[in-house]
Amino acid sequence: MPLKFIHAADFHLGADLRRLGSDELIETLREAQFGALEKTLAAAVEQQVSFVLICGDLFDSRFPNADIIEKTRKLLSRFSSVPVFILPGTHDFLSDDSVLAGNVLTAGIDNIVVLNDKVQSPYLLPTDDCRLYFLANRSNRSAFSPLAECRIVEGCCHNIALGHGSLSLGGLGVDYDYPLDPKDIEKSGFDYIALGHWHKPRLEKLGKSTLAYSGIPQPLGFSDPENGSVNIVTIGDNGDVNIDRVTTSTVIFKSVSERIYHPRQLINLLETAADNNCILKIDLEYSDKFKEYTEIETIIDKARSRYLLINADNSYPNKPAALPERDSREESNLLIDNFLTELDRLKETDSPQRAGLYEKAAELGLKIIRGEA
Ligand SMILES: [Mn+2]
Repeated sequence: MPLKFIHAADFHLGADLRRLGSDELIETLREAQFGALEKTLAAAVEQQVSFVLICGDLFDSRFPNADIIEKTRKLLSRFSSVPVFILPGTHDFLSDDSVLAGNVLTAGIDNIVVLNDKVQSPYLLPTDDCRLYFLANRSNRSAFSPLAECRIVEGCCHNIALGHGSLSLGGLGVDYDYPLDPKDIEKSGFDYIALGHWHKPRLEKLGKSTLAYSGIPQPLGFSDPENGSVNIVTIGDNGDVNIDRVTTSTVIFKSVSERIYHPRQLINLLETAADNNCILKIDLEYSDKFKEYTEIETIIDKARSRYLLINADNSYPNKPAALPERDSREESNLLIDNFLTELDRLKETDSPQRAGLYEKAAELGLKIIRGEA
């Protein structure tokens, strides 16, 4: 019997979105995150899939606010005909006090199974002739593969593994990021390996196994893909895997960089990309002969109503930006990214009472990096 299911991951519900600025925008993106989960569950009903896999980081923290938990519960119980399996990730990893440990999320909702200590791997789904293999992450970093302990048990038609970590392709610095060795995957014999953690979708055929990242369902920044999606996976009786990608996002993050010779170029660019659901980042360089800087601000301001947000704070300097300056700006953005990621990691492992400390550190650190302190 062929098997059809949805593979999703990395909803990051409850993520701290304050870096975006206005409360209205934060609310829009927060709604879009829940909207992506709703679209995923609605697609499950419409496509008549057997179940939905959420492969880690459903929540942005293992201690989400009560209202985030309640909203998630409401949504999951509204789609009570859809069995949902939730794997702890790196943001919402399993600890004795985490949201995925107790029954805070699942109480009274029969269709959700959290793949925590109370559930044995492999999990047998007799009516689907299928076994799910998993090992819940117990910290936000680890040098071990989440699939290291999973061995196929004979007797089922479909063997599916779930994990939250990084495919170890060499040179990517993922040594402590729950690395999955492609050589192990080749030998594993799983039909499908459903992964979370990477926000960009990816598909690999390793031996007889298909490995996939479904990607982030609602992008949260410019380093994410423009659109978010989940995978509808069909596995035939001969083991053939077919994947349909379903778009689940509403807010688009788009970055454009262009060298400007004439104001008209910018007008065209802004018209082409115009979309009320788009958060646009424009990174402009100017040709040496470009003199109409004062027009730039007016052009951007005129276009604002046609976008959710235009982020162009640094894009019209008083003099043409030379190439080396651009490089150093990219370097400092990378530094800021790494710094904030590292702080996030520390904050996740610390007690929630100390969260304010990390916010202060982030504020001060950013000032120092930007040379404002
Ligand atoms: Mn993750």
